Amino acid sequence: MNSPESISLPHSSSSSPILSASKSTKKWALNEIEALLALPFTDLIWQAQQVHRDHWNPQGVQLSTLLSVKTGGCPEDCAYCPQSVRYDTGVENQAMLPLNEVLAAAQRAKEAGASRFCMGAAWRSPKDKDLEPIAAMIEGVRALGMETCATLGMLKPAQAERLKQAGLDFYNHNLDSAPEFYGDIISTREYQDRLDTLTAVRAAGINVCCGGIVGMGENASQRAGLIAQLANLDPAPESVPINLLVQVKGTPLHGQDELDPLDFVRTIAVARITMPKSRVRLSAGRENMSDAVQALCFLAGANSIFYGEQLLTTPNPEADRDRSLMQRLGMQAE
Ligand code: SAM
Ligand code: DTB
Ligand code: SF4
Repeated sequence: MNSPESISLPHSSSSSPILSASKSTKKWALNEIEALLALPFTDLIWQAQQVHRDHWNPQGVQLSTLLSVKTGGCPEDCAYCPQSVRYDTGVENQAMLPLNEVLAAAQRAKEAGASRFCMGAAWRSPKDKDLEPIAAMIEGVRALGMETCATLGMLKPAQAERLKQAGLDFYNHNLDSAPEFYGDIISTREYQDRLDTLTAVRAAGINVCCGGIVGMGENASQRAGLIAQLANLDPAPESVPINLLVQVKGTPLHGQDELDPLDFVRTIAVARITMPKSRVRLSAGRENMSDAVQALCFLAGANSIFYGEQLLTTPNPEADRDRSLMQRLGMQAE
């Protein structure tokens, strides 16, 4: 259950997830990605499935459980986010959770079958003093034999090094959208700030988990632009979460037109084709997604999910529903 991602990479010679980072040389042009997105659906899925089988066990799904360790009250204005202080969403602010509560949640996640535990905090960026309790959480979760992931906002190089020293395996920091659409979603930090954090994380030797959100009102070309940014990171992120917007009442994006589920599946397929060695995570948005659409996402190359009944502040499918889905599809946790 605790197999690191590199074990599932048949072509990897390394036993360390950190060293499994693949040097990608191909640069993807926007028009190439737009062309992939526009393929006839069955041709796109066929290509994605072939790439998937060349690099991964087609039955394997990596399970990550999320926990919000500091909730709400965030000064940023991300238009999708229920934790921004600027929107009245009913999320109750909660100070940092005590270590014992975090470790108890991680233990439960492990017992339910998760291999990675991801701790999220609603910060623009952590203060140095915030990192010490987080470091203790990372050490404790690692001691349980789980992979560790954190998402804490923007990091400076020394902060990334501190997290690495504590034993952090993955840092999640999303680009969220194409640069061309970004200004419609967030005004309180620049796209370049996100790229700088990713550079600091990479330089510290931490695996990069970086993806985005679709269904925010972007057009297909802007969806292609997000994938181009992710695929052209060198190396590509080890983990690529593709989130479907969870529409939360009170946020500016509530009431947005729903994305056609087939366009969501297409986005997963194009992520798989352009980032063959990355885990592609079918992330937020599964609560209201049919089993059939989720099955199409796996067919398109998704090989990871968030597992457990809660994301950060919004619901996720019950673990029983996911176990049943995996069993019906003949898929196994890895
Ligand atoms: N505050 C930190 C930051 O923004 O980097 C870490 C936590 S933040 C909640 C992590 C990511 O969750 C965001 O970058 C965004 O991609 C995703 N997210 C937040 N709200 C979401 C929503 N309503 N639907 C889908 N994804 C969401
Ligand atoms: C990611 O890409 N998606 C997760 C995780 N990284 C931190 C967060 C989804 C949050 C959905 C809204 C919420 O539950 O607050
Ligand atoms: Fe704050 Fe992160 Fe939410 Fe943006 S996504 S408002 S930075 S918690």
